[in-house]
Amino acid sequence: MSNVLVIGAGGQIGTELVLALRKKHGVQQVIAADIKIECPSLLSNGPYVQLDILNRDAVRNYIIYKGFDEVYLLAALLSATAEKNPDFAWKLNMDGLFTILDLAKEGHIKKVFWPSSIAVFGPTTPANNTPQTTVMEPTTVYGISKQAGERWCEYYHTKFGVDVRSIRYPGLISYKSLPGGGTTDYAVDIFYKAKAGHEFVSFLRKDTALPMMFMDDAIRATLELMSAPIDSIKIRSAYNLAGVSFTPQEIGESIKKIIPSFTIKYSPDFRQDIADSWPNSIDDTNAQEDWNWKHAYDLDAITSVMLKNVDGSAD
Ligand code: NAD
Ligand code: AKB
Repeated sequence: MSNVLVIGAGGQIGTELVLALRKKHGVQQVIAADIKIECPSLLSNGPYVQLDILNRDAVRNYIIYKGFDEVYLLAALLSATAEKNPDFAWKLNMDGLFTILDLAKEGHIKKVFWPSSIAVFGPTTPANNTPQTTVMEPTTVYGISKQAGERWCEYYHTKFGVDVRSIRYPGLISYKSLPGGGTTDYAVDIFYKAKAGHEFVSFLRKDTALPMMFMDDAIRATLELMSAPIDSIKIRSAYNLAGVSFTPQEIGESIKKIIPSFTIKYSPDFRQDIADSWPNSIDDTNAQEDWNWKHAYDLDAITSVMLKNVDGSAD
């Protein structure tokens, strides 16, 4: 039986990841941890601990005392929030990773999952079908922290044998928990507005294509990567992962197939610059070859599930 800890469990990914891990390993085996004092209601079926990843001593004492087979470190500031507070974003996104990598190096954690992002790429990266290995000159503090994190993950694996695994998630679309301050958040908000019968104001231009993925695919990818045989994991920085790629106009058209009266207008803000620096689409051949990755949800499938499940009373 695996002993699992998810740090940053109360966020968009953590909520669904904890539920999936509890289904796989058993409810009591998977401890949800977050800086939030209250356990998020969706996670109240199992163990919860309040933990600040920046409190290195508290995290070290807790993990050394319990010992974990797997730790998933999700606590971070996302792209839009990070641009408003670059110093703190760098601190949160990097210090927590070192705390966990050091614990793994010392043998207190057997396997680490730490998520990277398409934000590692920048304006000089080939934007279409972006390869796994290519020019990477991120221009956001978030992207710089993710790129540095990837380098450190690979370093801890190569030098110290740490079994750390990572994915460059695209923008994730889900309905169980709200997104936490990213540039791709519009692709979640749009469904709440559509279901409520409101016009949607997009903070990105209508022709801005970004790589996206439905949360079920992202969770499945995470579980598949973490359970893949160690010899099959050839990339220890982070794997490119592709789902779908679409613009605000295209997601609007997809919604109109179900809600013909839906309208969208465009009012780009500071997040347009971030989006313009990211790829349009991703080549994930390495993930396909190394651990048999294949996404399941296309845009219309995502639209259908989202409109069925989001709360239409939101304004
Ligand atoms: P989120 O903002 O929704 O959740 C982050 C969680 O971390 C929150 O519950 C927050 O309370 C918690 N947290 C913040 N500071 C903490 C601290 N000091 N100690 C403990 N917990 C703390 O983020 P998310 O969307 O779930 O993303 C999780 C990870 O995945 C991040 O590293 C993010 O960069 C990465 N990622 C997310 C996406 C996406 O589209 N959601 C895409 C690419 C990468
Ligand atoms: C963000 O927009 O910051 C995230 C991401 C793609 O990393 N969703």
